[in-house]
Amino acid sequence: MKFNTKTIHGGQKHDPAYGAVMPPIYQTSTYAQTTPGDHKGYAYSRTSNPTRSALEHAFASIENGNYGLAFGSGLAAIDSVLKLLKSGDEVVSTNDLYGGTYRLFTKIYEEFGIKFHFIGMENVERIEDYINENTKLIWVETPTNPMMNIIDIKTTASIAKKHDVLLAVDNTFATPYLQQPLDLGANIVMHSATKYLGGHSDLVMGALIVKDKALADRLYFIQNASGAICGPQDAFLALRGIKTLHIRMQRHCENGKAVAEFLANHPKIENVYWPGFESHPNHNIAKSQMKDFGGMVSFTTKGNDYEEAIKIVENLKIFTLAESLGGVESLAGHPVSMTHASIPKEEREKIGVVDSLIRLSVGIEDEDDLIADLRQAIG
Ligand code: P1T
Repeated sequence: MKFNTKTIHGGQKHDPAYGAVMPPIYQTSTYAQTTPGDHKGYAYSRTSNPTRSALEHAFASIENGNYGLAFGSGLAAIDSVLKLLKSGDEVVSTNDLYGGTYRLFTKIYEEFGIKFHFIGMENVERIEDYINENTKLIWVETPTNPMMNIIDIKTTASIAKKHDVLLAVDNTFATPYLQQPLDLGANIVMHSATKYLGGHSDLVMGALIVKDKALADRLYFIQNASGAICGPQDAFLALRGIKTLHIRMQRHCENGKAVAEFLANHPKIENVYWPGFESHPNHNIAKSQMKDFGGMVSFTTKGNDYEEAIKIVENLKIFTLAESLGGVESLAGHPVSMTHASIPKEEREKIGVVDSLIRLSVGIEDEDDLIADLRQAIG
């Protein structure tokens, strides 16, 4: 099955009870047993639920994995990956990543004795300098949030394999429409399914997808033991969202390109971060590992003035000023005061998250309306 067909049919069966084409929302916590232990495959909904199972099969299918797990949020999914580790273990992570992921790593897991090395991975050879016998995990976001850096997944995977270290890729910004990290050698793919997979800004959810059975079993154990699941209503909504992932992504990419090019030609704009530009430092890697360049675009203004950036995001009328990304509607965010406020200023500025940085999640509205909105807001 090819990708577009998989988004609609991948891992799906018609419901056995009445042939419902969409899986019913099994809004139940528990399941009748005839004698202890004798049930129809479901005993308790923390452990498994048929609507969630249908979604987990879809996750596995679209990422070319064998096993999918659906969580109550993206961070709950990341938390379960970190629970594979123990005190004394080390992690090499991208230094540009979602602020909440950084907060989870540094404020919770560092306290438990796990050591993190946050490094720029534009040149992935650097990763080896930080690997020692305690290293257990390489954590990669690509494109990164919010600087749109691109990290070479295939080369990172070969480094991880050489040192017998797990490679996890946060594929939230790209989605499997654009890149499939498991096929490039990653061990774990993670999503904030809140974003493009759900696609309609109406749920909060996380996903993990793996190929290896032993790894899947351990992650299912952690998920069940910790209770980090999503409910059946959200599972249904995410399944519905995934069915249009390919056509939404196609439009996100078209509009993202138009917005990036408009900003790059605007006299008040200093830098535009979008991997589709030939001048992007890792454009060639983006071209080789992604099918297109996505709908996320970040930019700074000339003079890097905090107040001016705030004015721009306040002036927007079609773009909504809000946290999050990946929905059909365009959103704008100011990372320094919103999504990345939990990263210390010195750390933020080292990677380019400066006062005037604005991040756009370009939606699937008419391109002309989006550009007109940016034009009037920037002034
Ligand atoms: O919000 P949640 O579903 O828990 O997912 C966390 C997360 C993980 N990884 C990436 C790349 C993310 O962007 C996020 C969430 N990000 C936002 C809310 C944001 O506006 O960037």
